[in-house]
Amino acid sequence: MHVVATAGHVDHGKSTLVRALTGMEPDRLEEERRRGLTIELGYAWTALPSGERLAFVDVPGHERFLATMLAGVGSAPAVMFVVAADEGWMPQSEEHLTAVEALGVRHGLLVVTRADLADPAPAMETARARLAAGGLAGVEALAVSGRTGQGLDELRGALDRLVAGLPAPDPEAPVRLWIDRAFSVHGSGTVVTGTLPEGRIAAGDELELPGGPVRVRALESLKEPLPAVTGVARVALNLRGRAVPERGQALVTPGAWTVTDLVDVRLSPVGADGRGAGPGGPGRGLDVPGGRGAAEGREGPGAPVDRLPARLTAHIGSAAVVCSVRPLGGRVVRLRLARPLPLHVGDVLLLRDPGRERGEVRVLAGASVLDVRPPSVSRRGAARERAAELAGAVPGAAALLRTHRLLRAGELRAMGCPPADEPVCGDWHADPEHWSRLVARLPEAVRRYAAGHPLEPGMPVEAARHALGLPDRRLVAALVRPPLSVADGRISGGRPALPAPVARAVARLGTELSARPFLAPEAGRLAELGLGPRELAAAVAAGALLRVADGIVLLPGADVRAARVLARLPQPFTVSQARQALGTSRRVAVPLLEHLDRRGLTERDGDHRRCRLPAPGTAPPNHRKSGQTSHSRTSPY
Ligand SMILES: Nc1nc2c(ncn2[C@@H]2O[C@H](COP(=O)(O)OP(=O)(O)OP(=O)(O)O)[C@@H](O)[C@H]2O)c(=O)[nH]1
Ligand SMILES: [Mg+2]
Repeated sequence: MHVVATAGHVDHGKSTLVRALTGMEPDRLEEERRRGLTIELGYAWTALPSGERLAFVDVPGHERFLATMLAGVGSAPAVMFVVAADEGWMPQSEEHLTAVEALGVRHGLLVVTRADLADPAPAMETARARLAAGGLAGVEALAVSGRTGQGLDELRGALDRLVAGLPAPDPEAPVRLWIDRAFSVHGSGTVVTGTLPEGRIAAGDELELPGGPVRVRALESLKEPLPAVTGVARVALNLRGRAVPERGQALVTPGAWTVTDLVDVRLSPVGADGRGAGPGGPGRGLDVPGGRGAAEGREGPGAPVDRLPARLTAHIGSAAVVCSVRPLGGRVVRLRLARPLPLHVGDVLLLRDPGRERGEVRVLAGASVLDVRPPSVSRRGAARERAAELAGAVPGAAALLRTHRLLRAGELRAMGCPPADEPVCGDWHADPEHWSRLVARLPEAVRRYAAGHPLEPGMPVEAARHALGLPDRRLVAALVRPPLSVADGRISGGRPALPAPVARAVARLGTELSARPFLAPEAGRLAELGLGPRELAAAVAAGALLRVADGIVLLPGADVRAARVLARLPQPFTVSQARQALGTSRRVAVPLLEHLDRRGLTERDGDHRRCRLPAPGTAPPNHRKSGQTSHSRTSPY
């Protein structure tokens, strides 16, 4: 299915054309029929000659209903721009064209109707000229009559060509359905309608409203009940949930949008000289925020947006929200919205001046959203820097990371910029430059911590997270590069230096242990040397001592030496035999053997153990004499 909105001055024949093309009545209200005036959006649909189905969103042309017109055009990918042959180009022709262009609509048809009342050529010429400068330049143009039917077959053919040329919407895209009608149906509850531009909605889906989650009970498209609908489509959803939907709200895929009331945007100025404003968003006929020189997109960040009112109304989809405007520099402004909206970077808001009288131009500019989570600009000079930073194209993931430094994949997606590169860890993405700076800062942080806490075996990861201002501990671990290493929740930088008194005590211990290397010092001796639990832990972390068990320390490598001694014993051996061979006490022998078991240097079997190191001088395992089990001397090395 395709969706096309109408546009054009009041009474120029939009609804008549829709009626003639579809056989359906777009003006549903009694008041509309009585006054011959469209007030609300109208919906009607038909099958084109190709068989493609086309739904129209018929908008009001009267200047009083501009907000409704914007809601209708807001989600439609194409317009049928209608001009009456007998009246020609009129103020709302101009205003609607400005809006359509500012919204970035690039597909459409120019239809000069009421051709039975006047020669369509002059109106056609003017209208073509007005369209030529902007995004609708070069669209197909036709002269028709909604009353006599003249030219309608050609119009159907042109509509077929139009929809065939529309970009294919992404069925996987996150859903954002701007509600254009919300009402209660007796027996079914709440129903909302809208134009689904892309993505897919199925019965049973959970979607998010400002008031909370809702579930789709059932859905229809063009009055036909369906299990699922893929955009572009007109849809009606029957909802279940506590939130009460209203026109102007959006139903969205949970977590897929950033719901924000603060955005940085770039204005595409609307040129009073009737000339477009360049590829980003041309406009015409109205005021020029940023001056006439702003046209053609040449303007840098230095030119001020000085004539913009401080309060405007921002339109997107069916939403119209009052916003305050803070110029940051050039065409970049910060908008504070009166209520939060689900937005992506790259969305286009339309800015209207609600203070202007009717008859004056009211649509001021299109505003491309550049950031949906803009940083604070309270520091002096920050606003200008920010404007300069946003001077380029609409940012992608890389540019957003330059501003935000670290973002989760889900956050990037919710900002409308799915990550292009690999995460630095888990689902975290980092600006490469920022990441390199962090990698460089970590060793310094670890060194400083070690200096302040000489007896601790390294910097706790949490302390490093705090020191570097990181949001997640996993990021700290991902920053560790040799010679740093992380173990047991601490980062150590190779071998930390021991404080001098501890180093001296350890040296004394070394001398004492040299004669009887397996007779670990008793608690009293350790205390005399000034080696309390903290000092011992520091010496162990520094690799100066080997911890066998609580309070039992030997010199580094003593365990392998012990295993070598034990390998010379007849296998298996008892604790007592081991104690004697090692020249130590039972106090040390038992925990030392358990330590060797843990390291796989010995293997326990009831009251006996076998050494798993080959005794010096014995043959390698595969040359072993028969009678020895291969198990007994299998070396782990
Ligand atoms: N003779 C003639 N009259 C037409 C034609 N198209 C529309 N009209 C008449 O023009 C008047 C306005 O037509 P609508 O279709 O309501 O115009 P509209 O553009 O929908 O008006 P709004 O929705 O209020 O902006 C009606 O009286 C129509 O009958 C046409 O092609 N020929
Ligand atoms: Mg109408």
